[in-house]
Amino acid sequence: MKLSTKKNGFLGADQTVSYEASYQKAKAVIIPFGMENHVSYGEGTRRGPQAIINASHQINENDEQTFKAIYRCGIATLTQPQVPKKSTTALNLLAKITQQVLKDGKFPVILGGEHALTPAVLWAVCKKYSDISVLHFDAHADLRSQYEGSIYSHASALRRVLETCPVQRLVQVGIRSVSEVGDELGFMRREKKRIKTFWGWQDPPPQRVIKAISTKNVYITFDVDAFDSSLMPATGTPEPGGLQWWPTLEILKAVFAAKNVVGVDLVELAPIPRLHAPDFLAARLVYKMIGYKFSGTRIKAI
Ligand SMILES: [Mn+2]
Repeated sequence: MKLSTKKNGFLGADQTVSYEASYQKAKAVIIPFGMENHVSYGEGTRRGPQAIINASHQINENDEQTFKAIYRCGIATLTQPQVPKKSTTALNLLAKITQQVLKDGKFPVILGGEHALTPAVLWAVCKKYSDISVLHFDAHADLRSQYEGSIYSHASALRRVLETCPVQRLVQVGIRSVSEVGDELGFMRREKKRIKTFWGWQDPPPQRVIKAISTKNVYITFDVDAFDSSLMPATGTPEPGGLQWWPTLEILKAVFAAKNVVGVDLVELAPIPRLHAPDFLAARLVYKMIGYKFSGTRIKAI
């Protein structure tokens, strides 16, 4: 599959320096995919990828933990394709794109869009890696058998992953919204060997999260509503009692150090016009994760 990159994508350029790499030279490839086929409450996730890209142009390139200029690892941004309206067609397209990026030996970073896109990424990831776990940050368990008539709803995203991919373990962090009617609790109980859920009130130390991940390879899916709604109001279904910034980065840093993270997605940002802090948070989180992957996780003090 032929992939095309976009100028002025993630990080962009200022007058003197371009922070973007060519596709050939990039280690990390940003895949914007503003899929929004199911909306339960607040709409706007289709605008998420561009809001993250716009905010990323304001990121100072030097990381304040490692004091490294993360962009030097090479980051390219793909042109967003027209996202098909039919869910299965959209998912197959995203799976194909991700498969190509993985085949080219690059680290895929998918920008959503709604959480419904995650199964497609895992279809591609599981073609390359047989020994894989999923680390899932979210306010919601996303384990419903179906939701509002669709099995490809965002509320069923991780259930579809577990049903359609040979994922060994699902480790959930930040969960504080779970449905009984949607058979989430029942499914969790039946699959308790495969699913480990850390509830929002538990605030697990990084080592407990790492211990729960049974494989060397990990895929991270990050629904921005995992964060407390005060930090992240720009999402369709915000919940109080969520994650905070530095403790979350501590978990991510520890996981990137201990495991082989093979790809990430960041989903469910629904930008609010004139409230740009959430867009900046999302852009910074993407930059941090790429940094942990390629610039290391050892924190320096200067
Ligand atoms: Mn969610």
